[in-house]
Amino acid sequence: MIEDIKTLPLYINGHFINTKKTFKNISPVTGQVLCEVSEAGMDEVDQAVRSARHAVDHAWGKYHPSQRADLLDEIADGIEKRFEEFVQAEVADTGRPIYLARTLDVPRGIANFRTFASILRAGVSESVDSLIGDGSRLLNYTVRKPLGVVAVISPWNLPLLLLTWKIAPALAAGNALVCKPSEETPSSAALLAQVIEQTSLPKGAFNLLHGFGNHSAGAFLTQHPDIDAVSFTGESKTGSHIMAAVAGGVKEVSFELGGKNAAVVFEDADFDQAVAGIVKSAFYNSGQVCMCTERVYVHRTIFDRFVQALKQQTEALIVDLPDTENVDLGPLVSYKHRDKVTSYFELARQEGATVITGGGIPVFGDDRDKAAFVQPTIWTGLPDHARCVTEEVFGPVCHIAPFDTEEEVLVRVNDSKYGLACSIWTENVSRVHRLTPQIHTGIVWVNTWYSRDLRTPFGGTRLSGLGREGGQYSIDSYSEITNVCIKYS
Ligand code: NAD
Ligand code: 6OD
Repeated sequence: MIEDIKTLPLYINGHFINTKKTFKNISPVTGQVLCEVSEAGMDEVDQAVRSARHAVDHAWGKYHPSQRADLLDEIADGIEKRFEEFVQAEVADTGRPIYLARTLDVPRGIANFRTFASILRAGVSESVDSLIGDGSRLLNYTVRKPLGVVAVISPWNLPLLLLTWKIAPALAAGNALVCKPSEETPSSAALLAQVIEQTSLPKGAFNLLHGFGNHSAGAFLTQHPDIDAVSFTGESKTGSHIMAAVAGGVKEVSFELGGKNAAVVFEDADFDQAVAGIVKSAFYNSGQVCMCTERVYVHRTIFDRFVQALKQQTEALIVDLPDTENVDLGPLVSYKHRDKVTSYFELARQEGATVITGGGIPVFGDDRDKAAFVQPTIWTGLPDHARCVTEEVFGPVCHIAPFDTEEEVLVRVNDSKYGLACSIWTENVSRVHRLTPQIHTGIVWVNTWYSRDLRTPFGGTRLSGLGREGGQYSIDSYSEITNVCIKYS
């Protein structure tokens, strides 16, 4: 046990509150308790929703967009000032390499607030001027109002990035929020509450609850009658539970859910670029990114060479503790998640996979054996309907299969209950234009993977989600849009 165990509080109506009921935040590196965490029950959920309602009706909801923009920048400044603390919080909870927290998670937390501040300042509005039968005219214009109280529920894989990806636009649109981060990764959200407390954001506009999903803060929040919307990122089956919970009230939902993403490498691809791209897309953050590639289709003419190159580069990846120099993969987020991933290692063998590399837990012979590591793993030889090829593993695994024709691979790529992202590796521009409209995913990357401009739409089809977030799409999804129609002559 670490010596000075603290308890992370809830943040409700501008106050930090400790509850009697707590749970433990466990390090996936050492297995030790990092801290205790206050768990919100129904009473705390109710207090948070009431305080948010008051803020949206009487304070924050009435701010001018330019005032909201200033507040978002204040929050970004606050994160920037405590950059290194956020890095350490993210690394402690997730075990991810420090470089990832420094180059992705915390910079994106800041960028999320800055992006939506600048979108507010740009001040989008539409108007349509119509001529009607009696010769008079109609001026139509839209006004955007907050939805009201938005419940924001986030997962553990990119804790600060994904939480702020929702908080920033939801606040930008004038909503008041009740947020619940994953029980696995409460620390960066707790820091964010400290940062927000130091800004001039009105009390109640941002509330933070900790706890679990079922029979805990998550479910209590989505079942609360006075929320107006749920913005959720996580597993598809959780999304479906939440949808059922809010169906009675016909509440707005925005869902970013799971994926079983494909990559297609054509014979004309830049070979080295494609190999490096697949290594990154399969093993980034130990495969714990919703857009990670778990299905790879490679043209038969280059298949054997590609598998060998991928094996070589995968075996060169450094799997080690978060602070190791040049580390590529840290441990998985938890021992529970490692059990899930290793169960797929076993299943792959039962399903008849050839294990090209990995497929187990690395042995170091020292304290590192206490961490939740798994080996980056490549399989071949499975049929398209195998569970390892159709179910989301959410770890550092991919299956590679050969294909012969464009038509054939298109059918195989689309043959999934998910529809989040796909990457295509080819030098043929006509092929890109021909294929991309036929791929049933919300995102298609060509000769790249996880390249982001935060103004672009992000989201999935089928079991991968509902709605699009990003830039103005986010503002719209967190707004009630009213058309005003004025007759004049
Ligand atoms: P999860 O669904 O288990 O949990 C996500 C959050 O929902 C947590 O805060 C959890 O406490 C809460 N929750 C669980 N059950 C709930 C319930 N019944 N009611 C209300 N809240 C509930 O997901 P996870 O394991 O934390 O995250 C991994 C999953 O998230 C993967 O499937 C991954 O693909 C997906 N994901 C998708 C995206 C995307 O943008 N599409 C991004 C990140 C993660
Ligand atoms: O980069 C983003 O905006 C985003 N929503 C990433 C999602 C990652 C899923 O794990």
